[in-house]
Amino acid sequence: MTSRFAAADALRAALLSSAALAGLFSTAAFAQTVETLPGISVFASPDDGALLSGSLLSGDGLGEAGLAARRVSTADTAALLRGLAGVSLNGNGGVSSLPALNGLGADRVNVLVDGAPIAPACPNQMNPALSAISPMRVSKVEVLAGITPVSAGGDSLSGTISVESAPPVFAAPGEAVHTEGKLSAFYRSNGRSVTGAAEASVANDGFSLGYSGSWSRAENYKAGNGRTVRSTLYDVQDNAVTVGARRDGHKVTLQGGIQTMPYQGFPTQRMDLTDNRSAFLNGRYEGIFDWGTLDARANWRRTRHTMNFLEDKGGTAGGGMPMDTLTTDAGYSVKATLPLSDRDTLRVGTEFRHTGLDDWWDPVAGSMMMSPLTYWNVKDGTRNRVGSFAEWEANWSPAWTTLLGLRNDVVWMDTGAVQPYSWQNATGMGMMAMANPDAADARAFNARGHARTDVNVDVTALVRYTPSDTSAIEAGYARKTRSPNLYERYAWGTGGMSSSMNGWFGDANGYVGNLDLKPEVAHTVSTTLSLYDATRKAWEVKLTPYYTYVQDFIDVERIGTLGNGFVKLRFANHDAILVGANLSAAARVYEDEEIGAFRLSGVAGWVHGRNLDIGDALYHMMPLNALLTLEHRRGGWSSAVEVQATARKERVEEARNEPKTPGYALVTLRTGYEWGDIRIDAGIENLFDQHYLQPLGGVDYADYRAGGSRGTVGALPGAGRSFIAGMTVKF
Ligand SMILES: [Cu+2]
Repeated sequence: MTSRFAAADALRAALLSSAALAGLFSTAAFAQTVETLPGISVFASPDDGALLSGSLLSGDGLGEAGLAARRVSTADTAALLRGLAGVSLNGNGGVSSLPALNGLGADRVNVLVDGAPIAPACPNQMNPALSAISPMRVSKVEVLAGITPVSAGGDSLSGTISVESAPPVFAAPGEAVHTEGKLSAFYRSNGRSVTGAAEASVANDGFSLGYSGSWSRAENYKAGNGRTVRSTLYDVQDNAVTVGARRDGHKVTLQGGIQTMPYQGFPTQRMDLTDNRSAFLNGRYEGIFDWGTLDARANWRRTRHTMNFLEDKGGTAGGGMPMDTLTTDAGYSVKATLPLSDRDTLRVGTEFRHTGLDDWWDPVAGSMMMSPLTYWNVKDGTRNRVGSFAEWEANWSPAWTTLLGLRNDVVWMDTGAVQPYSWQNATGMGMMAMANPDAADARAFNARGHARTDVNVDVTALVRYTPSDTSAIEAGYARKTRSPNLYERYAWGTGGMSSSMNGWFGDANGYVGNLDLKPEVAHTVSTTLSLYDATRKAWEVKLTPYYTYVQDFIDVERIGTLGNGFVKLRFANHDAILVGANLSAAARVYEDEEIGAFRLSGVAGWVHGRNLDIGDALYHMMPLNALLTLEHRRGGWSSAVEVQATARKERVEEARNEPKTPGYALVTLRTGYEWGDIRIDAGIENLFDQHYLQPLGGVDYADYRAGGSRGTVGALPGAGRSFIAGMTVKF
């Protein structure tokens, strides 16, 4: 690990590391950190000259250097992506943020963890894909927003986020047995958050065995005004074992792990996570043949999820409201890369994805509303998908490259008959009787057929022109399609309580599914202009404007109110547009042997979304925002000052009563020193203890409830000042 910093070209290493930190030149940083079989990874190094998906000009990502500095500040894997071009984070629990790309988040992003999607096993998406891997196990992050190659995946609208755990370590030539290990401990003062982690590997040149484990917990954090923000605590433990074998250009990796999450508070949700256990098995084969390369993966995961109320929401006195979910994900993907000629490369692949979902709410003894039966929100739900693609890349000349891809995904879903807490049309007796719309809803739902099949077609066409050694331009069109998830189609209860248990939008509104939903289809045109100096070391500017028209965008329609500003919504198809731009820039501002190198970098994003049928704004559109970083690096010592500025959020979706939020600016300081086998980090986040409201944070439901559920709910405050310290020792 340390050799990276002791490399002969120390300057280059320093620049690459700091660039990864700023999220620039990121694909180049991968070349250093990721073990790649040539052309085999979807996200291979751009240095081989091929226009692979990872080398898209609009792409962004993080290698080991960037990750090392970020892991200390968060236990939320999605938060590692903060500051990458096109990324915004929709607030959720402390380790379960939902990333969005170019304004479209949650299921609309194809999130792959070690090549596999992970379906959320919860009607509130408390356990999204990135929460299934701890930041300590992530060794590479790649973000492709907007125009993405069909080989990167389907069943999504806005792009792909791919995180990979560390590949197995093997002994170097001449080394009989290789052993290595790492211990880390991090502390963040706000919320007294701690992370402890351990890694160990033993290997020869053909076999490898590795273990990685971590544990993170936090109490509720405090906002800048000193108030404790309720339901922001969490506890998560993550363990994985990796076995690798390789011989003569063939490599097999097997990985298995168990994650337990005893609790995680959700400030914006009516419920909290009170237990979440998942177990997974992944297998991967990578091979080099005369005809090309093959990458095959298989995955299996089972997640058992339980919700109820933590102390902040009143605890489980009287039984609370138990809710349970059991999900199984299983699938495989096979990808082949065939270099047909010096000019042409063909990539073909196929994948199968299965999700099985049960979502039930046990009766609560003595409760009028929640007894005597088990409420089945989704029973025997299944969602299957077969995807296949062909992608042709042609390097016509050193200046011109084209990429053309066609993809088909067939999605078929079904679910069984459901059951309300009670089949009576009213619960209770006499004066206490309350209407129970769920009984009629369940009868109506069960009377209809639930099987749905969607045949989806995706297309990507991209051209890159590199007129000189100081500029490149990429332009393209993508048609991308996403089928509804199981809840969007099958959540059926229109009752106040039943509907308000569904929804992953952080607004505490009630959501009802729609059996008649069609898949949403996004047509995106985008271009990326990149300018840089001839050495690609002194400066770079990159601008990516985009325009997306979404046919049958899955938005909502109001079907009632829940009182105090909360509303009942049904998923509905509408047409929508999104317009936006991502800008990133970096420059070396000063450098000498004595003082080291100073580098200034910035990332800015803007997006505007509109429902064309209603004229309303789209939900969770991040206002204009920018991150400016001044970094200093000298040998193994690196430090940074960051300013994160966000404009006022004025345009909000009326249908959901989305809150407006004022603008704010946050300053972060951090420094890290790496010498030999030891790395030490320290920092201060939100230096001036600024009080601010998160534009995409959702509503502060936990505080509203604690205050007696009176008045209207406000936006969720962000975290106040936090002192950060971390230490990592390698051996
Ligand atoms: Cu949940």
